[in-house]
Amino acid sequence: MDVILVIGALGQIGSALVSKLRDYYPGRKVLASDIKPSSEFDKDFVYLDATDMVHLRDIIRHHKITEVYHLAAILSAAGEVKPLDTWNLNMKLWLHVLEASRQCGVKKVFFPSSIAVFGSQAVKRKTPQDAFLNPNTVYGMSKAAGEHWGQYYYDRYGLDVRSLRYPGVVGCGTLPGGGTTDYAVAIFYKAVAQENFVCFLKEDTVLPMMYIDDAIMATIKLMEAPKTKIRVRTSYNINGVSFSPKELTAAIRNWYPEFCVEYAPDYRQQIAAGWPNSIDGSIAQNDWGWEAMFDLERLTETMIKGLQNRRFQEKVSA
Ligand code: NAD
Ligand code: AKB
Repeated sequence: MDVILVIGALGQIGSALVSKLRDYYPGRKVLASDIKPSSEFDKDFVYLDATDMVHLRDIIRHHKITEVYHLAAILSAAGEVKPLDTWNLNMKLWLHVLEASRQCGVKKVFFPSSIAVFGSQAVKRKTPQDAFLNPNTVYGMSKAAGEHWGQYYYDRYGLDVRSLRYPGVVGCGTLPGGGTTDYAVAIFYKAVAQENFVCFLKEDTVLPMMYIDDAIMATIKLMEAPKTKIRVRTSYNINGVSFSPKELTAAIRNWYPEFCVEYAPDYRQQIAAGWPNSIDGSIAQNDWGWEAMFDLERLTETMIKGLQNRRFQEKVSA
């Protein structure tokens, strides 16, 4: 029976992934871990700072882990504030996960890469799988290098490393922490609270995005695919939906016609300006059947209803 370890399980993607994996595989143990204490998962949660290689290996051995999902990282915007720390941490965590997995005989490892691997030399529209990688952030550099380390461990040791280049992920569970695409989550909180929003990107900055349920399903589909179907061992492009702050605001105004957004671009605008507008996910589609389910309208409706419901529950229990 497979036993799954999720590292960085209390973050935006990790918390949704752990819940989905537990529903999806009711008979399997899904061990959540993080450096933060958990108020969310009361069972099958362990404290793990994955910079501690000895502890990481002990946990893998003790729980007989067969699959690792490694989600811990410093994201793009936070990473530019402390570039050297970001490089050191992101690389150290990933190399620990790869090496501990190899040493302990883990069967499969998941690495979350990002559209941040692309820079000025990639075609912006429908950026292809094999576009040139010249990332414009330390975060993107760590993801591009991380992809190649995954490929190396697969080629050299046969470790079954699989990876996706997530676009900006939008969901109403845990808040994102330190990304350039975070505005697309924060804007919904303000709209539902019927407050104005100040956006740190320019109104016409189109970025590739994805509703969190699509991101989680892509992860599970990739990890479930037969080994013979996985032809890309760096990281797969996956396409979701693309929009600008202005287009997202217009979609939200269908629900809150009075909603107002001011624009005050900061250093994150320059990061976003170097990223693709949209992604070509056709190789993932051909190899293991990738298909996104959420367009802008459905994403907007799901976010608004989710946050309205949460506010209602909070009022009832106050
Ligand atoms: P997040 O910042 O919300 O969560 C990261 C989690 O890792 C946090 O709970 C944090 O406490 C934990 N963590 C930090 N240092 C740790 C350590 N030393 N040991 C163990 N845990 C540690 O990130 P996220 O948005 O959930 O993203 C998950 C992964 O997906 C990241 O690698 C990120 O680069 C990638 N990704 C995310 C997005 C997105 O839009 N959210 C897009 C592309 C790629
Ligand atoms: C970020 O903005 O840093 C992330 C990402 C696209 O990798 N959301």
